[in-house]
Amino acid sequence: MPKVRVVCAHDCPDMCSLVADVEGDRVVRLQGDPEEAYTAGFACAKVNRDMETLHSPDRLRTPLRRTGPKGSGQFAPITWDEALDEITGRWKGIIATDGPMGILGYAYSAHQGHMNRRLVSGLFHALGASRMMLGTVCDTCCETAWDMTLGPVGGTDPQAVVHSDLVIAWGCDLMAVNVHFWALLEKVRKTGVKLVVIDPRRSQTAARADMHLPIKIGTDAALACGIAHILLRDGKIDRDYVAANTLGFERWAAEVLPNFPPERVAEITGLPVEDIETLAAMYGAAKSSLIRLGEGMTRLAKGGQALRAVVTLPALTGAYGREGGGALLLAAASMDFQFGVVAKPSGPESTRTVNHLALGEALEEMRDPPIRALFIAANNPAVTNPDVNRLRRALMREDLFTVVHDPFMTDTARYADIVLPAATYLETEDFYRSYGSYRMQWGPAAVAPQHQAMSNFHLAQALGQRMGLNDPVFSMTPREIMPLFFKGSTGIIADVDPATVFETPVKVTPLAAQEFRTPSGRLEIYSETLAAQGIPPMPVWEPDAVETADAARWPLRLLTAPGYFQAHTAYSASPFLRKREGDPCAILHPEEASRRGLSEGAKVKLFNDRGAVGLVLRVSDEVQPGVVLVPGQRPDAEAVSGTVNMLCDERRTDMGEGACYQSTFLDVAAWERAA
Ligand SMILES: Nc1nc2c(c(=O)[nH]1)N[C@H]1C(S)=C(S)[C@@H](COP(=O)(O)OP(=O)(O)OC[C@H]3O[C@@H](n4cnc5c(=O)[nH]c(N)nc54)[C@H](O)[C@@H]3O)O[C@H]1N2
Ligand SMILES: Nc1nc2c(c(=O)[nH]1)N[C@H]1C(S)=C(S)[C@@H](COP(=O)(O)OP(=O)(O)OC[C@H]3O[C@@H](n4cnc5c(=O)[nH]c(N)nc54)[C@H](O)[C@@H]3O)O[C@H]1N2
Ligand code: SF4
Ligand SMILES: [Mo]
Repeated sequence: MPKVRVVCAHDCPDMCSLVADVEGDRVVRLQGDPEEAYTAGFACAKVNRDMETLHSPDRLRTPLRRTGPKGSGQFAPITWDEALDEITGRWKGIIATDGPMGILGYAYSAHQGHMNRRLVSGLFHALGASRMMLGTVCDTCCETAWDMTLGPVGGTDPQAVVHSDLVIAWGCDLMAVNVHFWALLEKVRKTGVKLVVIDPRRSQTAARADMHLPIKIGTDAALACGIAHILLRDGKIDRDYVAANTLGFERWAAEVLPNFPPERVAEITGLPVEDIETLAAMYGAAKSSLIRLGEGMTRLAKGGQALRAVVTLPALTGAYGREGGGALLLAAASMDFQFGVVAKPSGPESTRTVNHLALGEALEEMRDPPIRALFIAANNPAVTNPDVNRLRRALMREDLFTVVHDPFMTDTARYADIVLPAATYLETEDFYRSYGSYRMQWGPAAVAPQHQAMSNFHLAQALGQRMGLNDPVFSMTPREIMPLFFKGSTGIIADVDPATVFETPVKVTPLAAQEFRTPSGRLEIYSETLAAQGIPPMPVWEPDAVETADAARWPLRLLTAPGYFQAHTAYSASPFLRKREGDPCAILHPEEASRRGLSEGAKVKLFNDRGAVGLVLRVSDEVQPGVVLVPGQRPDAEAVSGTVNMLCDERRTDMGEGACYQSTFLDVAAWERAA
């Protein structure tokens, strides 16, 4: 049976190398590649089932045109030629009357490699359309906060964890989102290395840690300042490292740290003083401590401060200077690929920007010109964006021409005028670069596109050609384009030969000591850039006025985290994975449940000023009193009613204009009584 070595394209830091067993035009088995070191022969439980999604009877088979009212989900098949002619005809009309900014291309990274995800952006860049500020739904807050502190540079190599002497998973559920790092860490722990988890809930990772600190949501900056306070008090600062590599320590130590003695930090974070002291002592004693950061702690109003405070710690002990020490949020920025070749083939320097998370606002409020054409690919914003009620209302606009490209009829696609069947990563070739490790790989297609599906890459080329774009990328093959990603690259990928990448997975290694690419070339505890923006220039915890006011009105705070078997909505096509994940649920502490007379399995209503959703209740002390955990973002049809993002607003984080899902306050009641 032919075996094809492919790459998992899902939005996941691990970027596994996979082996697909192919029978005719079907993938019959998918496994982790035993010959690639990080993948180590296993894929996660989700992706082992991807052939079911690939060959699902629910795949879209042909292009579709809307036949009923907007949002009704009534469509009839049309040919590809009809669909492409209609789309480009409408776009040309809008360009003629309103100019290209009347069009918005809305395409995110999920579930494809760089060729497929970026050429769609490239199409709209070349047209001069309104441009997306990408990723605000996901990682722009933590990424901006990192950049303000260390500069645009990757963190510690996860494969260097073999040299770490203490690991802290800070707001990161490794067993859900980073299973190969977890596997490596398990081996390291056998040698005596301790794992500390800092997370408001007892995640599967926290349950297996040596120490779990169930911190209150949104108080990480206080804990980090408290640890720094103790390190300073106890003479555990590596003065030489700090003097040579950081900016602003003395001012921080004089003006901020005195305000964070352990007693106050305990009050803010809800953690016992002894645990804070123990953690600080462990951290101060370790030489090559590694902090693996998740994004969860930054999805709230002051998320940027939280991340800045935490990533300052490895500088205080000098861990950044040692192999296996430091912090890892993302690796990508250290790999200098020339993706602009496809993402920015031509077009004006700048146009108008639409924040990814605020699509509803943009569709309702933008003028001169209004957005009249919307093209969505590889995104399900009607479920995954905050304030989806507003977005869905905006998508009902009769004068908006919406195209959605997806392998499935999603909640978003239901609002489209034209729906186009998309190929998945198993049906298209692409170049992959991990964002959570220092690896890259070329992935061929395992099988041809199913039914009439078309890849993002080929669709962008077909649309580009019909729109009269002459840039070479709209007629080159992916194999011809790939070497251009390396042309003129510097740093750790400068010596990689693209010809090798066509043949085999490639690992690169960052410098053992952390680099800083800030304006000062040092880790900036004090940031002039932030000061100029009116943001506190040194890491600090301060209460947020809006959160404080909402907390006084509502008894519960929303905690959101990825599901173990559902990665956003992309896996909702697999009945097996849906069943493993269980019904869309809300998890309450036993005290909170009994106070409301609610029990395990009950249908409950989660509500606040923005709306109400119906979920199934689970009662567990994995969460603290005062919070309600809603794992994942699940389509309406799976839930009792609605989807969690109906309760979240479009507010932006302090840095990076990111989403504040966890600045959501609410209450829970019985579903029947509420209805
Ligand atoms: N409340 C709350 N909301 C959140 C989050 C949270 O923690 N809490 N997390 C946020 C985060 S981190 C993110 S990244 C976003 C993710 O949100 P989205 O980017 O919307 O991700 P998915 O829901 O997986 O939707 C991806 C869509 O792409 C389709 N698809 C898969 N492969 C292809 C392909 O090759 N081509 C095309 N055209 N389509 C394809 C899938 O079928 C699916 O419909 O959600 C955010 N929303
Ligand atoms: N299985 C699975 N894997 C995925 C995804 C998925 O949906 N499912 N999504 C992919 C995508 S798009 C992304 S962006 C990444 C997501 O990666 P992240 O969003 O970083 O997910 P986690 O690492 O689980 O981090 C969330 C953790 O932070 C905790 N947390 C929440 N608030 C706070 C806080 O205030 N302080 C602290 N200390 N912790 C807090 C949550 O309880 C949770 O355990 O993962 C990717 N991988
Ligand atoms: S762990 Fe991540 S990269 Fe690996 S197979 Fe699963 S989703 Fe894909
Ligand atoms: Mo994400």
